[in-house]
Amino acid sequence: MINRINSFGEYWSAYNESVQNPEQFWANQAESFFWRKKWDSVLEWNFEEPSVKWYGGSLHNITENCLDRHLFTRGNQTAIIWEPNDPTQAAQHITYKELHERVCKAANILKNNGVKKGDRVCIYMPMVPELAVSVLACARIGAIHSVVFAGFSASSLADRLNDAEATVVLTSDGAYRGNKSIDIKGIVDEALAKSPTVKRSIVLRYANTPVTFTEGRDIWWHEEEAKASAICEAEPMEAEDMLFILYTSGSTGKPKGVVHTTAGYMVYAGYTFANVFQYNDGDVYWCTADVGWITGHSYLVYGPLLNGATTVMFEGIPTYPDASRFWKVIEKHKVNIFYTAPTAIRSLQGFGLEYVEGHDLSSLRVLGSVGEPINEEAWHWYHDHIGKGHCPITDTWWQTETGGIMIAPLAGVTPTKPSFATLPLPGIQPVLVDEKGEELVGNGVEGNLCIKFPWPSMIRTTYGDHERCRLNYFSTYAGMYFTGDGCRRDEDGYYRILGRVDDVINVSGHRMGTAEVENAINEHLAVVESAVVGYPHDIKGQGIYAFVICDTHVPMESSLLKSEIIATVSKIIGPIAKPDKIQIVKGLPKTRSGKIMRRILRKVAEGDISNLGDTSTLLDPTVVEDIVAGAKLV
Ligand code: 6R9
Repeated sequence: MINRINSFGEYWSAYNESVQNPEQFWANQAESFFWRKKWDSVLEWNFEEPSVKWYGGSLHNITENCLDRHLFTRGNQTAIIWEPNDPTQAAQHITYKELHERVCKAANILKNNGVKKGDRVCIYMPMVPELAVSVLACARIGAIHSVVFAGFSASSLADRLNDAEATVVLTSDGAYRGNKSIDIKGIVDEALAKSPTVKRSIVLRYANTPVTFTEGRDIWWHEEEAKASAICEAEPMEAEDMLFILYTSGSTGKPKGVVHTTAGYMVYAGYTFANVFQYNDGDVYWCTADVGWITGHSYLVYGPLLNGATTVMFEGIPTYPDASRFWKVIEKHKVNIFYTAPTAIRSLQGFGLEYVEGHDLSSLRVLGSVGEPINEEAWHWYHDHIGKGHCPITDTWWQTETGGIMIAPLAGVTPTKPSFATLPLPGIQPVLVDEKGEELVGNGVEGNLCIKFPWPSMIRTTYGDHERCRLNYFSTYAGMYFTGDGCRRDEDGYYRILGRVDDVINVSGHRMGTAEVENAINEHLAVVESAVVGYPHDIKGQGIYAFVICDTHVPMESSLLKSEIIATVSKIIGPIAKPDKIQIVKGLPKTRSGKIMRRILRKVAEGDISNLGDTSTLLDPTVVEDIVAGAKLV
């Protein structure tokens, strides 16, 4: 059993110990996992290169911890409850024994197709059990998984395949989301035309939609499975072997492949799951995130399975067939712990209480929130109407790069305040710094959030480009990991995350680089230049506002142009990056050195034009007047 903190006093003693003697603390936590060989050293690190090594000299396999070790104690317990998109279709209950067998078979499918330890396998699949099975099958044989959210476009997928030099893709013949069916095999085919490293595409028959197969490359999962043995020895992994790559957006144009290594990630995902959610043996736990995001990796698949929990995997969306779906699923599967995103809460709140009423939510004990700051109104609605006033809310702040939850209340243990992620978890040493990198000591301060000491599941590198990792995260403030978030520490020492301070926007909990969206917009032939900023959006948290300069030689009606730009972005990145507002402008506010003054564009997008600040350094200040006048018409 993973160690669990049960009181606020215990939290403080664990926290103090973790700061005073981090190596001892993390060695103790690691003791509750199964190792083929224990570590020689707990931690070696420097943040200059950066180089971070946890549990050096040890051997283990994360799937033995997620699966094998539970076989004797809970082999017949449900590991995964799969709830399909279509509510009339039966849910699946997969026991630990069955999951073990399915993972071993899938691992053998990979092996039989030439996949070896260290190879990169891309998973582009709907939220079906085989997605979790695929992730674990890779881990079983030491292949590095790169899950790409199945809402990304063919060109986004191709970029990720090429960057990782993936040799195999796992996909399906189709997918459902609400009342839409998606031709994901078609998207994969389009991507593979541009991804020469991929030799095999293993296709799950699931939607039964007709697909075309490329001879010698595409094969059916079920045909391979029929040939695969159900026994697959787990590959002994060294602590710093890569477990997975997950692409995320930063302030530059190209998404980066965040690399997590296996031992530290395992210990941290398992430890934080048990503690943040105060998981009790037998609890049914539901995280609504897609496995294509880090939340799905750490707290739908790995964290719960490491703890022997029953984890719900939901294929659908919160509003299909109607806005009561979440509450119906909670009632149906008697969910005890529910983890979702503020954007979902706000959207469901908007449909009205009639969708909540009449559902038995009495099984709920703990509520969680992740992905973006939760505003007070949504917090209270969640607390009062879903938690009926008695379920603690754990507002969990963390990132793809951190691998696991960093700042969050331990549910029911840490006293909460709406909109505060509260206190750092044991082992996490946050600091707030000012612009110059000076640490802001004491309480009642606001600055940029950094972490000054390593934790086991932190990013190790960005795939194929270590210098990028150093520059992005470890060079802004010497000797510290910089998160990119602004943060306030109040008089009680509680942390409140204020949002990104870099050129990253957070749309419905999805990270998007403004440069990435601009690059996509610029692909449209009529576009000369563009600038993208975020603006407050009632449901999404932030919306995407694009200022676009068009070629006047292309005679096009502006509404047609706008819809074409939206279609271009959707094609290049995926529907999640579609601009909410597009303003066609004659010029952009640039300084004499050619830098776009985004501060001004942000103000315009927010509708706050009363105080645009100093515009005297602009090359052409009249540009701003045009933009302000045009904004009223958007
Ligand atoms: C886990 C995840 C990370 C960024 C992060 C921050 C924002 C996430 C938050 C939150 C306030 C929370 N964020 N959780 N902001 N309160 N509880 O979402 O990872 O997709 O990498 O996004 O999301 O801005 O820097 P990722």
